[in-house]
Amino acid sequence: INLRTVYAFAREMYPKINAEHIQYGTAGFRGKAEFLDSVMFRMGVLATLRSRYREGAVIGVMITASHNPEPDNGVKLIDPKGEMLEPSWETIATDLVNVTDQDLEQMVATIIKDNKIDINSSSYVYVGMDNRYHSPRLLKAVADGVIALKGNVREYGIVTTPMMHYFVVAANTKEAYGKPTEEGYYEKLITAFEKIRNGQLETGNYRNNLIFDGANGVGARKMLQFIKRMSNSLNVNVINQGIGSGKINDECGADHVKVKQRPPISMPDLEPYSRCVSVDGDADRIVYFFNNDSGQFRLLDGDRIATLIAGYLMELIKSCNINLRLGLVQTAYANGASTDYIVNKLKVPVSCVATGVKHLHHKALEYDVGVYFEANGHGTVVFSDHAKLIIKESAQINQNAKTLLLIIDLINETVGDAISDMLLVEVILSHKGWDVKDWISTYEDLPNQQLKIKVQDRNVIETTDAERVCVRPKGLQDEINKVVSNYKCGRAFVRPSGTEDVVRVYAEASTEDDTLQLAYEIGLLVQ
Ligand code: NG1
Ligand code: ZN
Repeated sequence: INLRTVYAFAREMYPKINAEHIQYGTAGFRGKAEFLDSVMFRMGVLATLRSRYREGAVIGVMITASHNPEPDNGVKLIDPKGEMLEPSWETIATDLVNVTDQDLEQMVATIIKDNKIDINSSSYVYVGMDNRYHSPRLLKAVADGVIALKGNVREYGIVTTPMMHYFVVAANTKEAYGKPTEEGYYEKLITAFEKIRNGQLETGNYRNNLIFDGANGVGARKMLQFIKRMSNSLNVNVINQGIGSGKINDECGADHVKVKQRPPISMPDLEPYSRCVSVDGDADRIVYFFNNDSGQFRLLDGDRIATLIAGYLMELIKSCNINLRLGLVQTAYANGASTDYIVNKLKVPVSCVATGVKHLHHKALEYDVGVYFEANGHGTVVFSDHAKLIIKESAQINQNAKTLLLIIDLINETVGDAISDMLLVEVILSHKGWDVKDWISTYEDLPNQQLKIKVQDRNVIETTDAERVCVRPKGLQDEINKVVSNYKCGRAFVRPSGTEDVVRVYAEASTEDDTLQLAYEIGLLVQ
């Protein structure tokens, strides 16, 4: 392979037009779509190198800006087991996209040499995209990056982020995980879901109907595909399907619903307590919500989903008479009431880690069964090999262990998957005969508030203890403690955002007014 081709390709077709330094962060590279062509081309190059480095294993590339507004796009690499790109390669990625076109050839040569990559060995890159109008153009740039290094590329077109993770694992796993195709994905989830439901559609207060807000994103399209393939096990009405003038994530979707604490646009008239869900633009996050009989909006966020799942799995494991360590992983943004409920009522151990799913995922792997969710609705469950073995053995004699095996099939263990999470929640609610009123009455959320504060340099703030304690600037934490001590059930923390140029303030207290006041006072300390 002649690296000159890479350089020529880059200069001719994907010149770097923006000199601003960008960094491979928790969500890969994100930014305005018009500046991303050269980034995409180089990520195609990098994915091919990574595949060769991993002895030809399939590497995934997902083009999306998730819950960001329509003009944005982004790119993330997926490692062979469906996990996020290894941190040392995040640094390589950052270096590769920031060099000039002139230095690109040299940089590629350095990566090859440093990592002892056999440039003539085989490679495979799978690439998919969300439904933003600039995604097809950017996907072509990724594919051209692969081709510049004479690698193999398979284009999946418009898919959700969790589907891409599924394809990569399915392709790289020798055992029967599922087929690495769109049909294989539907088949795996629907088969598990319908077997668990076993024809039982409505029990107790549980009703079989659901409003699904697709955020005008790819989740809407895929939900429609699910509906086509499901027997009538679930009646889903998909709104914000992404047709007409609706823009992705605009006044709709999981982020809008969670942050603004109000329903999405285009909601039909509903009976009080009708169950609704919102997913984000690439369908890896989900929240539930409803209106009560006084028309008040109520949210069931990631914390609620996590406690529901952890409680259910714990019951199921106990009923199988097997001994597995189950734990829940949260971040500092988890509502204090949810932590209290899970520790004291459900008696499930909880750990708190820094923001960003890779931290949660990593911690969850320490348990036999690790449930993790961010309050914003991104999360899943991971089962250790040991746990799977024990459950399989038990399933030979125990019906509940059989159910547990099906639950494992229903869960997308590699990454938060809105549709898979939703099907799991539906299974649990139906099993318990619960409506949303039953679900929300498990505990009372503490009022909470988030603020974004613009500062000159957000990185002057340094934190420790899963971001709950501020160590720099000196003295700030003492001031925060002083303010917080004036509030009943008060809790607050500050941290620099990893995805936006702001410092985030989080506050919770026993009343709505107190929470607003506390957040405001903490905000003043940061400014
Ligand atoms: P930052 O900007 O670092 O707070 C946000 C979310 C994370 C995660 C990432 C990645 C909050 C408070 N933060 O991170 O949970 O989803 O984006 O998209 O929701
Ligand atoms: Zn997302």
